[in-house]
Amino acid sequence: MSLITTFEEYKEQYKKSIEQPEQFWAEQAEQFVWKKRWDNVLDWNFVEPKIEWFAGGKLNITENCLDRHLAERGDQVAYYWEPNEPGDNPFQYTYSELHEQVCKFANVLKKNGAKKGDRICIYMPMVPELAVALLACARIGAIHSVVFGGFSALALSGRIQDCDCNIVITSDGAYRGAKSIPIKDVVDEALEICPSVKKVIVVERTNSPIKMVAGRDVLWSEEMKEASSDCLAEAMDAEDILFILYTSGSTGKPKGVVHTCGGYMVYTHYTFENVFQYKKDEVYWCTADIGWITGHSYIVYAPLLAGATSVMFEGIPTYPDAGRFWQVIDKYKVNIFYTAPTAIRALEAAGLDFVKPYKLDSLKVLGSVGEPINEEAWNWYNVNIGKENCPIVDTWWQTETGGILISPLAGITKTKPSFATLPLPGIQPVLVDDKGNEITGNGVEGNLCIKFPWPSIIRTTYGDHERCRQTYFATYPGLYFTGDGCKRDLDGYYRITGRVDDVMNVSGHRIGTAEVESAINMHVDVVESAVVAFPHDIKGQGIYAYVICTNKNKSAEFLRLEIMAEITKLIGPIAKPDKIQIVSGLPKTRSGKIMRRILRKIAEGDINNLGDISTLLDPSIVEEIKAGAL
Ligand code: 7RM
Repeated sequence: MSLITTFEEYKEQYKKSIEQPEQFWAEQAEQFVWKKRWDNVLDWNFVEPKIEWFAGGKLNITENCLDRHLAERGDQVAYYWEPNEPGDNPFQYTYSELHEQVCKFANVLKKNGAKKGDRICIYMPMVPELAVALLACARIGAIHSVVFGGFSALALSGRIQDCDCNIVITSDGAYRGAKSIPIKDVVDEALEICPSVKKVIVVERTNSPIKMVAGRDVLWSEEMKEASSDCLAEAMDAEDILFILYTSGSTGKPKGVVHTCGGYMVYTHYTFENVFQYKKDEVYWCTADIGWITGHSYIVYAPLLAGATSVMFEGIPTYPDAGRFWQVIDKYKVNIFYTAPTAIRALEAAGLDFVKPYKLDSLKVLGSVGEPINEEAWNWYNVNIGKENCPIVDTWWQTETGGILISPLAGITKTKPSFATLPLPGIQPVLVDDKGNEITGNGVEGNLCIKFPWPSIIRTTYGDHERCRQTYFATYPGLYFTGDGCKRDLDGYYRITGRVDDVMNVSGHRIGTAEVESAINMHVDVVESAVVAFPHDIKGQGIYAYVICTNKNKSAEFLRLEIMAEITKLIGPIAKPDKIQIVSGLPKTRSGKIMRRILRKIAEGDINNLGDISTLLDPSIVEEIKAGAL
């Protein structure tokens, strides 16, 4: 079936996708290269859950990302790579060059012992080799587990251990803005407690001195020298695992979200072309890091499946100044620009002087992802970047959904600031109350669930299927629960209001309150802690920690620094609280539950509206906390 070009066509495709989902998605799947056609389009239940798309089909996603395009667009640029430092040499890969690099590196992986089904950890900055690494894993049927370069050694080791990786692909160092980060040192430290890892492959980016462990560590450049550029693409079952990506939830350690080959390919491609209305020869830029799902789906897989030309950017939005994004857009004549509200707000705060020097006249479509975009940021983006001439697609989705579920189609769906608008074809959203009753009609609000599978829905959480069932399919039986709250307005448009569970969204990074609490609790002087989010002008949400401490000899300031260091060590700097309040107790009910509602109110500064506190074991603690609020 072809690209949607009018709102009428959207409605037709939507209707078909609901009435005949199997036929609808089979038609989408047909345009790809399959080594063997599927036996069955869909087999599912949300009880176990068990979800299989295109079962029996055999394919390799990299043949569809690369080989399939060679005849027609071998010389077309797949990636323009823009370095951290504006003056440094940019770099590019055409589709043929990328194909060659992927084949060569796939052979390097094999030479270093990688086999189909192995888990390979990738811990790297945004260098071109990062995309090559993911694709090379997929080429040989190894499962990649990318860990964002901002996570600490301990966080990295936890993820390596959870899925038993045998290889780590990394770099010597990383450039991020004015900073140079010793990536390889972090890997060395992590691997002290990861005996499963036998090989480390190191890309040289900063040429900083590193320690090479004999027999374990090899250099990317050395290995590539002799590698052959012939590499047959492994035949993968549609339901074989393509990758694992760890994400935070409301309880416990991060979960390894599993995506499989066939459905993920079909769905990410379909959504990329339709949401962004990508047309041949356009230049597309998604500013995410490949360490997050947005980068997996909409920097690596979907744009390549569509044969698109993308920009890949190593740096950050504010280096060397807050005009960097706009300069890069002009430089590459970017047509489609996809970024996060937190970046938009930070650049808005920097002032229009950083926007004025740039033309931005190549832009056709703007995108937003990762957190709710407030009306003010939406308007600023629309007026100053889009010049009121570019549709904004506010794309709502999650690591677990693999691709975009609710979003306007650029130029087709009428937009409304801060609304993700309408479900894409194949997506059946429902709002439910806390008891799980469906809330029908418009002008309503509830917990957002999806009642029918789409091809890139999460299949399991790696190594712990029960956790997947519990987290997503047990709260409201028969439904996939997103963890988000949502309004449906009188036009039937969806507006995501934010998480309804204990997951925070700080600068678009998903962080569990429980994760931060357990890191704080590791500090020797800490008895107990409670972490909540509060509204933050730039980050969307900030982190507020209430901490009970035993040691009365340490100053609050000193304790705060130590707690920050503990969190940086256990998780990474992204999880550092904005505020740490030392308290002598926490507001608990008689049954011992912390009343987070009260702590959230205090963190928001709304101290006179705490509601009913009569069920507290010791209501006086609330007065103390209010008096000391930061
Ligand atoms: C893609 C991604 C998922 C959570 C999700 C929401 C929030 C993401 C939007 C949004 C409002 C949006 N994956 N979220 N996109 N909220 N509008 N357009 O971010 O797994 O890292 O986070 O992010 O709360 O549940 S994620």
